[in-house]
Amino acid sequence: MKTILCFLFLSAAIFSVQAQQTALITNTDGRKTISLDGQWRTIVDPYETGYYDYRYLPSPNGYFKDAKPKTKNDLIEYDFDTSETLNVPGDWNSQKEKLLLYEGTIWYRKTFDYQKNPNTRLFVYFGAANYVADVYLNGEKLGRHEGGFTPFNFEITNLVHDKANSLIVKVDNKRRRDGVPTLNTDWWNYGGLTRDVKLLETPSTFVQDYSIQLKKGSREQISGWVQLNGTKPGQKVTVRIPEAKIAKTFTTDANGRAEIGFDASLNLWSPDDPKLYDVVVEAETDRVQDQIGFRSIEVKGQDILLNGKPIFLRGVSIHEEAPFRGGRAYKKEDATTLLGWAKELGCNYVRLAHYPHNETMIREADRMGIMVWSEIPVYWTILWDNPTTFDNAQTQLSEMIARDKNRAAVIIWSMANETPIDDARTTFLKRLAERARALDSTRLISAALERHYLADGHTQMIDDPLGEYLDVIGCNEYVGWYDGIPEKIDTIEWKTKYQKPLIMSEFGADALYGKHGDAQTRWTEEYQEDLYRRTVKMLKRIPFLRGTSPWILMDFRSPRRPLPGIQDFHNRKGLISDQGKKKKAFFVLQEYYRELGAQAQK
Ligand code: GCB
Repeated sequence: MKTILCFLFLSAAIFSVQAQQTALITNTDGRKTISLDGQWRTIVDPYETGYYDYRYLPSPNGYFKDAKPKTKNDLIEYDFDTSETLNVPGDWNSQKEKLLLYEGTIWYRKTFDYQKNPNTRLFVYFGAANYVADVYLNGEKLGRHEGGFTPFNFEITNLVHDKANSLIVKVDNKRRRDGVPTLNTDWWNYGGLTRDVKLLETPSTFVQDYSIQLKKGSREQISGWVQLNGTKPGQKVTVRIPEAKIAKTFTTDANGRAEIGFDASLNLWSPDDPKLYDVVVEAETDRVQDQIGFRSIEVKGQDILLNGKPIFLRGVSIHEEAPFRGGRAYKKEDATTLLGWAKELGCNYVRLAHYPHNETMIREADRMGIMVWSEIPVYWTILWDNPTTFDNAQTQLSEMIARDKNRAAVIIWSMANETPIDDARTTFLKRLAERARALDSTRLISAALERHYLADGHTQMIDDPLGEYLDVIGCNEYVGWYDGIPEKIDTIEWKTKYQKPLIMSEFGADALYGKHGDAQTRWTEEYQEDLYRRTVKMLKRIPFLRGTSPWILMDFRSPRRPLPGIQDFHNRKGLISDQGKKKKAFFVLQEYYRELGAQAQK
């Protein structure tokens, strides 16, 4: 009997999944949306009592039912209506002191009314939820999403009510050995609904997604596709770029898809002139507007060419952490502050580490003329042999590319960071690179690799077999910090096995802002400054170097950094403190980038 009951409960839980995750709807800014941001009721649930029963089986009467006692003797041990609130978007750790170290489940609930319109469809869209999100509407499961930094959406057209809808999300940020990232990282595991949540209202057949970019190898031809979703897949679709006097019409096929291609004479996007065009995709039943820049990016020998001209990527690495107030960044001002500092440093490029940042960041980079390296959190010691882990990484990669493929700023998709060399890992990452190329043939593929010393003890060799599958080699090095003291930097020479451009994707040293001493004393601004001076000299000796993104623009919170009075659980390799104070090394890099900038103008 018990077994039968268990089976019934389990199948009830499984079969209550009414809707599947819908293919991603992109460009949510260009559509009719209703924001669900603001205060959500929340229940902290470390034992997942709202999900599992006392036999640890999924309970059909979990918190997702949002139940209320109907009679005075009903036993219900939770109540969203009187529970505490958290702001969405926003990680939970930085909103409440008691949640700073919390890793586990928190249930979120938002209620809303919705006036249904005939012939429209409704979707609920999440910018990101870290790490696993189980989503329910009015007690029915919509589905699950895994991966903390990419968007997802579910259709709710047939489930939504006029009044008092209960949208519930179980967000679980427990770290997992088979997760992406895995258990071990050097950044804070901020949990929660960290990005915007919104309702998207669409016509019954709508423009779900499109790719409108310069064709690989061309600066005069646009190529791409449009994807409709709905019951009327075959339509005339017009792509307009009014300023360039372009209006081209295509017909979508039985699957709602049309390949597009046409000639276009355009002002190309670049850091000096980040030109964005208004682009309209107009089907018979829907119309979406976007701002898109057009530029070419390619590699020739050991050069990176932007719009056909060699370019040096003057960059800096950035974590998605909010200046001044801390926690996950999500506001427009966070993006403009961080990217504004990068500009002040003289950057034309940023490495957005170690996961896809929020869409606002990418769109601001587009507007400000800053090229972007975007990466997935395949970091350090992923389970390379586990097919589920691979699928997860591949999904996160696909979602990143789906969201940002029309952004001119993004020039590099990076597959991984500092992963240990072995066959399983190289196969895993090679397959990811193949997938990235299949999804987007126009951008460059990279990864941040490690290097090793040759027998002479001073030649750094880059020969990681993964290099073969990349367009650009990224390399992290910490000579003078984890590897000797800064003097050692003067002795280092670089070699690579690959006839490919190199980006020094990381180097740096910790310094507490305002801590002074001599250049031999760790944690001082002077040590960091000296390391930067010596590293700049070393970089100038690398003939195949085409870019740098030192670690890192701003100090960030990390569980691996306990040193009291200095780190206090922050990685202090920032050129700027988390309170926006510039350290001495900032100005060393600024001088180098000014020099490089001036050379580039010649
Ligand atoms: C690295 C990692 C980065 C760390 C950094 C450090 O190599 O890629 O995530 O934060 O070193 O500070 O140790």
